[in-house]
Amino acid sequence: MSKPQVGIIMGSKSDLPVMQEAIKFLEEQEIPHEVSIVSAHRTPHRMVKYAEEARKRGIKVIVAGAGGAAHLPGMVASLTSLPVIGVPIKSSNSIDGWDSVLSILQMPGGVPVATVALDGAKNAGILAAQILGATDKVIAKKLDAYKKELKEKVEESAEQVENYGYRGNKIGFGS
Ligand code: RP5
Repeated sequence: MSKPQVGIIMGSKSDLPVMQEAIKFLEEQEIPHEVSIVSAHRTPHRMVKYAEEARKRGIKVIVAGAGGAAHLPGMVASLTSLPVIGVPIKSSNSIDGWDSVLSILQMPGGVPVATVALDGAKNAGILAAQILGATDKVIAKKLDAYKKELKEKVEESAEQVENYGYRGNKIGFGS
């Protein structure tokens, strides 16, 4: 794979099962990416180094996942002008997920973090690809194909439900 364009980081190895969805999407789309563990609270200096050096290494978007008092995405966003996508994670130290969501979502003016849904790492991967796709035609083409596939799956389901329903009755439009 060529030089990574997306940097995926998370506060702990325990976040990996959730963050795997972002990694998987980028792998499927053949978008070069790197993955690491960077903790805002346990390795603050590593976090500063990562955020400050990311652009120099060719990273164009950062996806950062964390749970509980989830300061990693916001702090990384405070240290770089690269776009940062935050993934709130319902971790073992999270009360109910809201702590992670609000820690990442409620950023002060001037320091945005594009926050996806709780455990929404797949959308973070897709959004990272879409940011790259704004200027990269090859990636844009792959994303168009992906979205077309989504549309076709819904149309297929609609057709099945309209024609057969779940009790075998015709229940759709015009029935
Ligand atoms: C956060 O604390 C991490 O991002 C993780 O979601 C959570 C729990 O970490 P571990 O105690 O499992 O390492 O900083």
